[in-house]
Amino acid sequence: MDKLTLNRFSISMPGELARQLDAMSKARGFANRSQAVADMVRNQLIEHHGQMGNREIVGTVTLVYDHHRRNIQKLLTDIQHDHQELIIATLHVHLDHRSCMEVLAVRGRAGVVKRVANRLIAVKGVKHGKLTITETGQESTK
Ligand code: NI
Repeated sequence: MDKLTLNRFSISMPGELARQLDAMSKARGFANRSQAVADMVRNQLIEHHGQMGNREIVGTVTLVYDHHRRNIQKLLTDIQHDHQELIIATLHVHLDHRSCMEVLAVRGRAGVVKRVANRLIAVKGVKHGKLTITETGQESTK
């Protein structure tokens, strides 16, 4: 089947859940229930693929840290150089006198991306860190 051909099927759910689905679809600007459900399925698939260690994913790692903290920039840079095949772009923002935000665009196998993201986030002095996974677009059905 062509991946853009619509596949129609029916879903049963409690009335109250359906009512809340309609309210949320409307609030979020979806044209209908089907669009809202398809969006949820896509999000769940991205999450599911992120759990599969060998699957290629893309995403961003956001790090906020205190650049006065001894050695932190060297540590973060060393980890990034160890995995330069994974990191496709970086953005550095000086947030204020002390704080920096770094956003790394990453692409690679889910398991490796997560391991490197966790290493970066665990560096002492990183105040907040988060990996956000999105899709490569190759399997997009929208
Ligand atoms: Ni900075």
